[in-house]
Amino acid sequence: MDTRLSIAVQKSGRLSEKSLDLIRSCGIEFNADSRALKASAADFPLDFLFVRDDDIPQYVADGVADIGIVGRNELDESGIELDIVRDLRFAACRLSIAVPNGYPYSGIGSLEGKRIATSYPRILSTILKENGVSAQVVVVSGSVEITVEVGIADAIADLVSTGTTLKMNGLEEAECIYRSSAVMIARSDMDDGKRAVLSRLLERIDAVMNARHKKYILFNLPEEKLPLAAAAIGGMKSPTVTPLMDKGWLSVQSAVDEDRFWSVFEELKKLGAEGILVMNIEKMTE
Ligand code: PRT
Ligand code: ZN
Repeated sequence: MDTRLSIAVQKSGRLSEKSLDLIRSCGIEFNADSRALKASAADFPLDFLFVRDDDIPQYVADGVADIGIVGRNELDESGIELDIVRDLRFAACRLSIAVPNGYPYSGIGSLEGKRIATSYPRILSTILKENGVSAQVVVVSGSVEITVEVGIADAIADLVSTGTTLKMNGLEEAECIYRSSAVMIARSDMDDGKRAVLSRLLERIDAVMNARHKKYILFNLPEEKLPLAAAAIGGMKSPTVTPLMDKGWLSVQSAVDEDRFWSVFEELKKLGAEGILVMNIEKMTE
């Protein structure tokens, strides 16, 4: 039988949809019935295990699954040593110290001797220790934002993405102490067969992730403007250039980083580019 790889993915929560979308974008098809705990891909040797995110590091460490997708925060909080094979960049968030509005916060030292509520005692304690701060860590498993109001903590350390939850609870984000995003973790003792499947999967993931942050741009340009246009585009290798029937004009095409897209677009217009066409890239290898 061919070697198959098993992946642990969050069953339902902030990571689930994006984890499954990423794998589907790799051309891997499977049935993810919301009640099922397992699934298998038909066209790629990959089996799925749908579980709670807290359990993913342990499952991978125990070999119940070979790889997993989990928040870096959950991995670090578990204290389990596993290889991070990719930072998948979605579900980005930060662990921040938050204090009641008006609290005189002037750096982590202001927490000396205070009570700090968190669901991430291991990460918080490490950071307090690194900064030589001794404080009482109050461990709660949820609703951390309420702990100050009910009087069991002076400050909190909780995950933040937009900051809305803190504001709604009369708290102020004082300082980010740790950053997280979804990562792919792997057992370090996989056999060669499984390693080969993982390499194939990672190659596809890289192609999808590269493409996500780029646009493909195609336009006509007066020939003499080519050096300036190439400089504006930057990145990758030189753009692809084709002469047009119209003498003195070229058709130019290239990938452009998404975050630079609008400035490149404006620059090209200034250079006299016409018929600018912009496309999403589905997959791309560097
Ligand atoms: O049921 P299961 O145990 O599988 O899921 P869970 O409830 O433990 O986790 P889930 O689905 O809530 O989050 C999974 C992972 O998403 C986390 O481990 C983080 O890596 C990541 N992530 C990204 C977040 C957030 N953003 C986030 N904003 N996890 C939690 N939050 C919470 C935060 O705790 C706070 O209550 O959202 C609130 C703050 O959000 P804002 O937008 O108001 O700042
Ligand atoms: Zn969880």
